[in-house]
Amino acid sequence: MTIERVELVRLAMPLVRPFRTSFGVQHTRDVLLVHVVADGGEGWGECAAHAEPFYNEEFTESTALVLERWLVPAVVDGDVRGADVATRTATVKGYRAAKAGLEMAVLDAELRAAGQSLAHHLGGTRDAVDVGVSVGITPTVDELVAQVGGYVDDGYRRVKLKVMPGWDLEPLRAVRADHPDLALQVDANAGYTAAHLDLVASFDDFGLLMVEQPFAPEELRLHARLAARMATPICLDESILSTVHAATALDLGACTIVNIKVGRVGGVLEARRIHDLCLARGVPVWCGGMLETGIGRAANVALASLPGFTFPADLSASDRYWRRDLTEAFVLDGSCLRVPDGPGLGVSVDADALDELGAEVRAVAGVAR
Ligand code: OSB
Ligand code: MG
Repeated sequence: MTIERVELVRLAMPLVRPFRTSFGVQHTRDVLLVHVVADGGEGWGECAAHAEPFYNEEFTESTALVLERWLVPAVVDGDVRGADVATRTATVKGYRAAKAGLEMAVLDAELRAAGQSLAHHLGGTRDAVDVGVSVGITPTVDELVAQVGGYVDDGYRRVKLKVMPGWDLEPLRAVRADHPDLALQVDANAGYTAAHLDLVASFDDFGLLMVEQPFAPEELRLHARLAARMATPICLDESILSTVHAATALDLGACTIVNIKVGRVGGVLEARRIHDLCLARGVPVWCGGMLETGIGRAANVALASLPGFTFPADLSASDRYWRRDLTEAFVLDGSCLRVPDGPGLGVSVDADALDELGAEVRAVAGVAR
């Protein structure tokens, strides 16, 4: 494919409710999309970076800048396919959300032209994926219990609670009291330290599916110490940036479950390689989310249709995040989302929604500047 034009599209999307984690609160999602025009067709991608560098080092403005300065220029000459994006951009260190968004857009264009769905291209084996909901920290425990009840009524059968020091045992006790049999897990986004080992180990009392990323990303040995004394499985998110990170963490006993996120590992193709490694080692994986719009969600759902994704994904229906999504809405069917089967991402981007939300479009390649 020859890429004729690349645009970065940025917009602020209000969340239906604020999302608070151990690293901060978001009221609005600072969305960055990549739009490519290639061989007369088009493709869309979404960069999972957030407005602030609090989940990891990337933030929307740095992601956009790196795309414009280095990543887009690396893919606009000659013949390029989705599978070439990672190798062409390898000299840039990190910026995995930026690379993931660009690869997604090029793959979308390529697969739309070929009439093949992303799920099929990746080797997906399901036409619907089981999903859960990630519930942020609320001002009061009563509000949390009410939110969880609402999501369970909606049909979600797995709930993840965000926890942090000072917001753990009490909310867990309250939610467990209300839902003794609910599939429940927690995510600390690296909010605890070695001083909290006993506290985190006591989460065993709540019959959780897993504890996600209690400690800092580089604390693999500390995670291994925790894993050795807990019955509940440890899952890593922020620590796993690549296939090599996954293999190292598993070798060290730092986790027994891996959360795979497209934007954290540099794209759907690296995400598939992590899936393949884990499947070969008998390690269960599940697909994480980063509050994506329908564009990034479509890629995530396609990825989650691969056979090794055995725990419910952190991919909820559009209405859990947005009043109006940028694509046709993802809706809950029981506790599942349907995997798009149209060409490419299998969703269409709603130009009116982009307009209504005041999207800013910046052409970064294919224009005289
Ligand atoms: O750690 O999984 C996380 C959202 C933003 C950043 C990090 C995380 C999350 C979520 C929400 O938990 C998952 C989703 O519904 O998109
Ligand atoms: Mg997480």
